[in-house]
Amino acid sequence: MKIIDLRSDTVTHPTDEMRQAMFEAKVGDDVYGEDPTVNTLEEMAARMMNKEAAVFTASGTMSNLLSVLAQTSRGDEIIVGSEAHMFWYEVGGVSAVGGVMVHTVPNDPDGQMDLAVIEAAIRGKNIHFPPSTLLCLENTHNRCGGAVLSAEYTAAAGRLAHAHNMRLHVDGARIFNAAVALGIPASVIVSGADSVSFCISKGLSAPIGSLLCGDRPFVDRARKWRKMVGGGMRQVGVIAAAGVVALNTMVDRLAEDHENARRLADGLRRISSCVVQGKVPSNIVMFELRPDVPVGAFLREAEARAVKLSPRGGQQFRAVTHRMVTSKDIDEALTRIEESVRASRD
Ligand code: TLP
Repeated sequence: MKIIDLRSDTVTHPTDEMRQAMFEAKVGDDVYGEDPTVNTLEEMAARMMNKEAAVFTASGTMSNLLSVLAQTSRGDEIIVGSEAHMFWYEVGGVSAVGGVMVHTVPNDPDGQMDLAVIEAAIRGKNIHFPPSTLLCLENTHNRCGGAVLSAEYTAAAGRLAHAHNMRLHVDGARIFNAAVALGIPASVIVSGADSVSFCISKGLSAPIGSLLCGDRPFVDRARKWRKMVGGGMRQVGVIAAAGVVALNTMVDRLAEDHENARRLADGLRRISSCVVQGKVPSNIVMFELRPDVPVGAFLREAEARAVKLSPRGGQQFRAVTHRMVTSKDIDEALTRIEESVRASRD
């Protein structure tokens, strides 16, 4: 029985073309800036985001951390969505390592934060207050069901941040999903942002890595911080090579993942005990099982039928579509999920 792994798009394996490129990669010592493949990947990333420069990092978590380290000082405050990955899933690194406070502003179900509420959260001049120096958005928004932020909203958030002497960071782990969903280049979406990080290890299917992009002084500072946290890698062109292939070949096909997510959501809606949250604009489907379905038993039944889902607490689950799940697999997963719901009640 084929395992249908819908836990995350991070489970994607590198393609044969990526493995070949990794095998053939020209390498050098990247800490000296001498790895030609890393340099190519960083230049591509900067170009695709229309920023001056980029730095290759080990993960999205590292990119977000470096972005905060390079744009704040200890004792500052950053404004982050209440549902942001940076707030929930990055081990509190910005506070533990960066010494900054996190001020959360509620995320609406569409992934946005109300700009007026952000403005009210920005600290004024007062001897008691920490300075607010960085605003962070997330696009697509993971916990908000893959919600897509528009270029207009991002630009308005950038104007607001700049009017208050703050900078704007976009956690764009899945920014290319947003670009495909909106039908515009990623660079247009983030044109109002000072920094953007994106992952090559998710839907783009590269095995490892993330790129942090912005103006050159910012990227130089981030590179220095990367060294401090032990992220100065050496002949890392063997990994970057897969990233180059990912950016060249994997972006447009994300549309297929979005289609499959909608197919999954439509099928789940037909299962009487399932409630799908939101509109499913990209590759993330959030759904809830009605209270009469015992969650533990359901997960065991699904596991026994080789369907993997992410439990999100309570009756909630996340399913993420990606390159290694076809539309046929989606139909098969729906059959197995329906059976699991039934069996978990028996
Ligand atoms: N998200 C992972 C898990 O950590 C939850 C996933 O399976 O979705 N920003 C966003 C919006 C993310 O979704 C993630 C990963 C990251 C940053 C961190 O990237 P990595 O895992 O490379 O550190």
